[in-house]
Amino acid sequence: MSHKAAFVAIVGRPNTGKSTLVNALVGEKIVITSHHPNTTRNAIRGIVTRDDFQLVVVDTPGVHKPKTLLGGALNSMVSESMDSVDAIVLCIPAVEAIGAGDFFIAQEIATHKTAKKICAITMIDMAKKPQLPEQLIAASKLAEQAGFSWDDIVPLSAKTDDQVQLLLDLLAKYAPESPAFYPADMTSDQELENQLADLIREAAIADVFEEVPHSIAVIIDEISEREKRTPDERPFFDIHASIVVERDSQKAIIIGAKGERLKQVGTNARQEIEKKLKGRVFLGLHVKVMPNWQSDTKALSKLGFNQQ
Ligand SMILES: Nc1nc2c(ncn2[C@@H]2O[C@H](COP(=O)(O)OP(=O)(O)OP(=O)(O)O)[C@@H](O)[C@H]2O)c(=O)[nH]1
Ligand SMILES: [Mg+2]
Repeated sequence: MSHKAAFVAIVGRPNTGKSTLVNALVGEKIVITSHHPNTTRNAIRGIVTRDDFQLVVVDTPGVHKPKTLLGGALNSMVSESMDSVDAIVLCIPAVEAIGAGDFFIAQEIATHKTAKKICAITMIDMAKKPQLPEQLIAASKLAEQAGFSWDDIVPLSAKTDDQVQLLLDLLAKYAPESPAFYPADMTSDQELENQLADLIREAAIADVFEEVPHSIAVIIDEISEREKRTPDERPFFDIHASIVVERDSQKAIIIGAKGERLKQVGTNARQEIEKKLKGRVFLGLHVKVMPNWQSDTKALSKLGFNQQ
């Protein structure tokens, strides 16, 4: 039987449902999502394996006008992710007008001549009746203005799992003959430590506002597993992590009155980490200030961001 495999970049403006779509395609939560723009800060590969094909779907940061060094590095990451992929999926929400940000990305997509180009109209569960046909027309026009035409336009909802399978089928159809790139049981290329750091960040940004979510980064300081008292005892992990912010005022917000907020963040993150590690977890969180880390070359390297 012939086997196919492809690399697919999932791109779009911030908050357009890219990471939610990647999780839906993979069939499990491998990347974090939130209602804040610029949640994703790394190009993370999700892996979908079936008997006859494998798709490596690359979740990317939302493309935006950069205001910090980090912002510029995130945009470069997206450009790099589009290099030499077999297909590019541009996510555009059904419920938002197509604008200059989408055109900027479409122009870059146009330069990738050999890649299949698919427009995913996301969040159709939120769309009112006339919105969808209007958005389909607007998406066609967007490509036309950027000098190409879509191979497909797929309206979908990653939240209600509507038409996600259709997108998967199309991507598999477009995939070239190739052996698999990753082992069949692997669903993400992100190192465990980074996955755990992101789960803590997801909990920490959930209910903060304005610039605070952008100012939050997480470093895992230590992970260790306790020795089992009996061979069939569930594993127990001790994890210590730092939540990094840019200012003292933000540190106070994260900690909250009498430490209540930090405690809640710890509980929420621990529950997600326990699911991921399939064991019990002690999570110790510390809050640290790194002034203006988003624009500080040294701090960015320390936090693991490559800057060109
Ligand atoms: N109703 C609905 N909400 C969705 C859907 N897909 C995503 N969302 C929500 O939209 C918000 C943004 O989703 P993300 O998947 O984090 O968006 P993103 O494009 O990865 O965002 P960045 O990483 O910041 O660029 C979250 O609150 C999601 O729950 C959908 O199909 N329907
Ligand atoms: Mg994302």
